[in-house]
Formats: sequence, structure tokens, C-alpha cells
Amino acid sequence: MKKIGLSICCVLALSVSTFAHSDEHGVKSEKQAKTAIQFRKAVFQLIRSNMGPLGAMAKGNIPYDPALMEENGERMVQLGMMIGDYFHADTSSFKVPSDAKDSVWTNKADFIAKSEDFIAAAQNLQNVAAAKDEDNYRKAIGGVGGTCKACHDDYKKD
Ligand code: ASC
Repeated sequence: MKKIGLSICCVLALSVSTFAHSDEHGVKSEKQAKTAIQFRKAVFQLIRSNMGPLGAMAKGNIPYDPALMEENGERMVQLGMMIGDYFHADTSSFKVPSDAKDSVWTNKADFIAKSEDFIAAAQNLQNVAAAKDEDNYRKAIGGVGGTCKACHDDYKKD
């Protein structure tokens, strides 16, 4: 009985996580591709909005603020986790404008690995902030920016 209960639980958990995906039913039309790309861009725009003030902080344009680093770092961890999900469906066969190079789809594992580097850097940013490690805050912010750039270099059109 316990075993059956556990299996049912697993099946349920699996279907819940499956349906949580943005595009589980696949992209079957240009209209759906347009929506999928719109959602992807929204994730990156939110990452950009969280990175903006941190970039200004690293340059000394706004004061050192570990609370902001921690909050935006936490948000970027969450947003970073969405990258793989929102790139689940290959939209390259549709003629919808996108900044994603086709190499995203041919090097998917590396693309995902780079999103994981970003997540790790955003986690590190939170740790440095929580430790009030002021000597390393610029380096921690730069570390996040470096993972943005590494992915853009390979997978974002100029
Ligand atoms: C940012 C931002 C990016 C990255 C990148 C890092 O703040 O908007 O796209 O950092 O410029 O090189």
C-alpha cells in the first residue's frame, strides 16, 4: 500500500512538473512560436532589470548595497532556472524575429550548462552579500556579468 501510494505520488509529481513547463505541448504554429519567444525575452528582460543596478554599483555609480545584491541575486537565481524551461521548444523553424542563434538548438547542452553557470554566479552574489564581504562585491557582480557575456558571445546574435 505504501509502495502504491509512493508511485501515485511520483506520477502526480511528474505530471505537475511536466505541466509547469512553459511549452510542454510543443510549438506547432508561428503564433505559438511568437508567444514562446515573447516569454523567453521577458525572462531576459527581467534579468537585465536586475543586473542594471548591480552594474551601476560595481562601477561605483551607486553605493555598495548588500541587501540589493542579495535580493537581485535571489531573483536572478530563479530567473536563471527558467532559461532551460523556456528554451524547451525549438522555435528555429519559424520565421519569428529572435536574437537566439541557431547554435542554441544544436549545442543545447552547452547552452544549458552556461545558464547553470549564471545561476551559480547569482548564488555566489547572494553569499558574498550575506557575508557582508565588501572586498569582493565588485568581483561577485563581475562574475555574474561574465556568465551573461559568455553565453551572449556564443548564442546571441549581435
Ligand atoms: C549586463 C547586461 C548584460 C551583461 C553583459 C555582461 O548588465 O545587461 O547583457 O551584463 O553586458 O558583459
